[in-house]
Amino acid sequence: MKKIIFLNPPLTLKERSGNLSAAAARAIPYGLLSLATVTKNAGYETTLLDATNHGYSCEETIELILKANPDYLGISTVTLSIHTSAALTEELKKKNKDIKVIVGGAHISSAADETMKLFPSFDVGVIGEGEETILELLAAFDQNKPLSTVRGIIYKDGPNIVKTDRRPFIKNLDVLPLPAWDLLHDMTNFYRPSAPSYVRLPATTIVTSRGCPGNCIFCNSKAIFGGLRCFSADYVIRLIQDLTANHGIKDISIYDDNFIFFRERVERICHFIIENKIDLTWSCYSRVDQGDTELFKLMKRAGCWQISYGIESGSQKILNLIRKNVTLERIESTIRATKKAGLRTRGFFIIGHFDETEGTIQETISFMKKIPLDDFHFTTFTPLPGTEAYHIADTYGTFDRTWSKLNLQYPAFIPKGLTPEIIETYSKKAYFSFYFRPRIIASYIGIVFKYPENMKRLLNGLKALLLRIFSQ
Ligand code: B12
Repeated sequence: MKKIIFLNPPLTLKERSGNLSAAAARAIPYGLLSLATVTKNAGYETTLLDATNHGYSCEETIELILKANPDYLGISTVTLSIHTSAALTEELKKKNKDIKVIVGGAHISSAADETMKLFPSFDVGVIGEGEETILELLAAFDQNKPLSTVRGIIYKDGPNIVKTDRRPFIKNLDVLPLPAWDLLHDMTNFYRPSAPSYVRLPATTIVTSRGCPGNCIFCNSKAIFGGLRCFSADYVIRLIQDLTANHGIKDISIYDDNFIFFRERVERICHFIIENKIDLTWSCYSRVDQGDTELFKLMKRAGCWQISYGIESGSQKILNLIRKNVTLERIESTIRATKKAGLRTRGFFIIGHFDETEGTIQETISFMKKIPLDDFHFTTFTPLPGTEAYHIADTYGTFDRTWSKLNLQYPAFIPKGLTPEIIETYSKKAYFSFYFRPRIIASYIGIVFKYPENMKRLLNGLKALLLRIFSQ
């Protein structure tokens, strides 16, 4: 039986989350798990090696791979981890040149040609959704068929780099099996979402839709998954039943970019949870122009406790420039409706946009304090490969394109007229002035009273916050 290892590559907490490490997730590598489930079902001896979350170094990871001696190594990488993945496979190939290295994920899907040219140790790159492609690719290798017959890949053919036709997206996602959780080391107790994303343990993360209807200039979700598609309500219900009944999960963080877009689906899932009295708390992410109080109240009855929204900026001028396609009025009414239903609200903001000024940053800070948010998260504007922003960044400021620095915390892009120091000063000011308000402190105390086991995670959150505000 042929052997494949799927690798979540080494990446330290510091590289990934900077000063917010204490609050970072040990999130399930959901994409890799989906792929590993498919190859396992197809009869390959399949292992999932999660070096990111186990904190393995490159040397330890190489050793583990050599010991298992697989035929194939499948790595999932984002832009931040592509250099480490290349260095690791280069070393690996010095010791065993027969292992075929297959790379997939957000980065290669967005910058396929450049990546394959730069890194000789990658044999094949898989572009976009991987479940169908990996099976065809492995079959082609096993049967010595030309790789040109496999859609959705990029590979080396002598000195040339060849890209095959793009594979159409899977129309009916329900054809995919439920994740084989046993491929993970102790999914119930080892993994958990980031500190602000769960209220009870054991907690886990799932993704129930793919793609996005939006056209924001800074996001490359479309490059991987195209337009928005979802698993059916029935599939999600089976997933929830499996997690709660067979794995003891009590809290689920639904990491979809836009969970509530398909309203009827959400309603069916909620009714199922309510009618079957499933002991579950859950939270989700959404675009900020979706939903209303009626839907939020139903979600609350079904155990939802928080919705996280991508708000990005408190300046209408900036929202228009980044093509967020939403007004400040709509953002405010969605947040108020969510709050009215008794749910916690969390806003994701970006600082250092194209055309950002001290004035627009101040507008953002005022706006985030004016609307009834309970929690917020700041990232620095980072033009990622595959996005429109990546191509036009130089027009708006200076951009350090070093891939291994693009962790959304490091100020890789500095808009004209601002400096990294100004951005950092305002970020710290935003964190301080947002959290150290009586309403926010009281809301956290409320969580501890309702779910006393939260003390530890909230202390971790507080530690991350203090480090973020007071470190140099
Ligand atoms: C959940 C999530 C997280 C979680 C868990 C990450 C994980 N390892 O799964 C946490 C919070 C930890 C996280 C952290 C980060 N994330 Co994140 N995250 C996501 C999110 C919202 C969903 C990922 C997911 O599970 N999707 C569903 C699965 C099924 O899709 P998938 O993982 O892409 O896998 C499919 C294909 O890509 C492909 N594939 C993937 N890997 C491989 C490997 C092989 C061998 C093959 C054949 C195919 C293949 O096949 C899979 C199945 O179809 C995405 C946005 C999105 N909607 O996808 C961002 C996203 C992946 N994250 C992103 C970023 C930038 C980060 C961070 C750098 C940010 C940060 N500092 O926190 C870190 C990096 C950490 C890391 N090691 O990945 C970017 C990556 C963009 C880029 N070019 O780099 C994305 C695309 C968001 C965005 N739009 O900008 N993230």
